[in-house]
Amino acid sequence: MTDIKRILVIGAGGQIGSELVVKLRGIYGNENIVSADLKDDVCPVLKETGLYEQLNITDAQRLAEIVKKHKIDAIVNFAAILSAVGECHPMRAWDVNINGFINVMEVARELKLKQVLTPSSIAVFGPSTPRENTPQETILRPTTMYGITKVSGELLADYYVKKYGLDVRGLRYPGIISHETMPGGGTTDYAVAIYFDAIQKGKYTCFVNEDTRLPMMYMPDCLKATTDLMQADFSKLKHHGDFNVGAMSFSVKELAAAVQKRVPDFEIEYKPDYRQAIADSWPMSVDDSAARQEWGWKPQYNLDTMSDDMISAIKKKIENNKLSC
Ligand code: NAD
Ligand code: AKB
Repeated sequence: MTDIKRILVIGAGGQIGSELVVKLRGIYGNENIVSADLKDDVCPVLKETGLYEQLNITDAQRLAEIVKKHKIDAIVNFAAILSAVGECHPMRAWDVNINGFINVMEVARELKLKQVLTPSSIAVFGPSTPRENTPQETILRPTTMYGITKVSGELLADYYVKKYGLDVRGLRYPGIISHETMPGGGTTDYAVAIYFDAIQKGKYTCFVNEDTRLPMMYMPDCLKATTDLMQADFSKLKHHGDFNVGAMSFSVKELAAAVQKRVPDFEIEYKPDYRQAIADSWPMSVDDSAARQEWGWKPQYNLDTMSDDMISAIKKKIENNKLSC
């Protein structure tokens, strides 16, 4: 385990960041995890259990000030514009995902931080990539601005490792499914919305067709993958910013059947939009043997165990009148 003491999580108000902050506070101590995001109306837990700073990641000076002020020695960079929003605002996606990211790398280099973790995505792949069991090393020609920024991020991560000896790590997350904080504008968001709409409205209109099959992962596995990679022995890693990580893979038809099994009156209709083409350009499943070999990655949840958990968690939230952030 690395001897990291104080971590800055940027983009902490998002779907993954809001839950990762809580997990990291459990591991490193509440006072040692500083959360930051562009928006101020984040999940209350971020401010209730530790420090919070408002930060635009494209502001390099303020980023450096926060790192110095809190004696930060590692950064988790979750600030991003995801695929669907990125296609509506490509320049914003470039600015946050590339200019913001390079600010993180430069502050880490200049202030000699011990680690940067920055996620990549299955969006690095494109229509010319093999779609089944997509290899770790393969064609990276994405057709979305989001994917282009993620490929660039992976290359930059490797560059900083080789040129400066900076400890940079990253995973190619699949679609992440969770119930605490709603997803922030990705193509895989349907796999979260279907559960909420099934329970609250009894029906869901899906923006991709029923045969769309993508790799997905439940949040507890996502958090475990992230902290396991953060704590892995850097000297044993052959890859750095680009680990494929798989967990499950299902079509929307199979997902809808899993929901129907638990919410019998559930109905689904399909109205594919521009996100269909994005989904069709991504893998259906990934080969994550490098992650398994280099840092022991192993997922726990499948479609059935995740669906049981999602549905009971959302029902509990509704009973307690406490819906997601
Ligand atoms: P999200 O959209 O839910 O959260 C991103 C956060 O970044 C938001 O809270 C947003 O306010 C913040 N942000 C945006 N612009 C900012 C700026 N200029 N300065 C500071 N903060 C800013 O995203 P997420 O799903 O939590 O994703 C986290 C990371 O994981 C991203 O790098 C994303 O590409 C990657 N990822 C996510 C998924 C997924 O399914 N959730 C899959 C693959 C990769
Ligand atoms: C998105 O759909 O944009 C994200 C991702 C897979 O990167 N969930």
